[in-house]
Amino acid sequence: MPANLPPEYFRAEKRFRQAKTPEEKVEALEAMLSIMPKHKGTDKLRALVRSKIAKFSEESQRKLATGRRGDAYYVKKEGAGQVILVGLPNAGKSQLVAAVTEASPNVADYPFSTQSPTPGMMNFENIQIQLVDIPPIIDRSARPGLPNLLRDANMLLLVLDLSQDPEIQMETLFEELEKLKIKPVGRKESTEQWIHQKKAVVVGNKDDVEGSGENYSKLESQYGAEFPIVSISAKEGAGLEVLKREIYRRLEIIRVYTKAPGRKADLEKPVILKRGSTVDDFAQAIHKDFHAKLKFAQLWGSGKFDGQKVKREHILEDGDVLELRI
Ligand SMILES: Nc1nc2c(ncn2[C@@H]2O[C@H](COP(=O)(O)OP(=O)(O)OP(=O)(O)O)[C@@H](O)[C@H]2O)c(=O)[nH]1
Ligand SMILES: [Mg+2]
Repeated sequence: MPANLPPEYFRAEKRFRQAKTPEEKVEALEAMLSIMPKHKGTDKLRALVRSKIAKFSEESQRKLATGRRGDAYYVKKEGAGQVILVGLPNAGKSQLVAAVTEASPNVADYPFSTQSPTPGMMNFENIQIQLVDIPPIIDRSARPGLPNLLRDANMLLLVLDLSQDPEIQMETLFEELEKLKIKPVGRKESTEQWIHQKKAVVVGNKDDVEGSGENYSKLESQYGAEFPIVSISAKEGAGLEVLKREIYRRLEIIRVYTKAPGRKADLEKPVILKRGSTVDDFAQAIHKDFHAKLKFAQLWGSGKFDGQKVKREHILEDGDVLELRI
């Protein structure tokens, strides 16, 4: 019998036995494989686990071929933007989603604890942004829906564990994303030809642990010019407000408010538009009739004076209030 299997192994094995879908089985088996010490005594067991991974991966692929798979990885977009947390096992993705949203994903001290995407809504000022916790991005199992989930997202959060070497983590994330043809971009778009460029913010988590300061400096000096980096402790709640604002900024959206003639603006419910949107885009977002019949609009906010008349092509700014005239 193989010796020295740690308790985490048995927990993963239990999850494997309880798993209902082939995807969940693959995840549990992968966890078992990663936890298992490598020595002669475990050779046979490793081979057995590998063959099971192959078997259940195939089963999940077959389900995809018959058209019913991928659903677990489809997350309907809600709120002002969809942000997906990408990271290695144990980086603290689930802890972060639990800290800033109403969702309660499984947080655990063993790797591969998250098995399917879990969305949650994060409040930022008067809007809500969707965060999606996903399993660790290590390319070893059949996850047919993952590439699409990431490609359709509005933004990625690259979540790192500051108690570990940041460079290895960043490079692994880049490699894994590259396999999915995704290039995370930070402050500027890449000039290389990439099929999918995705805006990303880097999150250095666990800044409460010893040695994290040094790793943060390393991260900042190596990637700071390229990416916005925020240092947080999801566990202790440090840095979360800064992170929320950075996410909002990188989503590149603006909030514009409607105002009916003679009334006050409705500042509760902003219309969310892409940065660079015009009065025309705003009218389109409100209603197609407004869009068709619009003669001009009056603007409060970024205009030269309150109530200024503006044309369809006028570019809007965050916080503008508009009254549409037809
Ligand atoms: N000290 C410290 N520990 C943290 C912090 N955030 C998460 N952890 C711990 O790190 C471990 C992993 O956290 P998770 O949130 O489950 O990690 P994950 O990235 O979701 O892991 P997978 O789902 O396996 O990919 C847990 O034991 C957490 O309590 C933090 O800010 N500081
Ligand atoms: Mg998790």
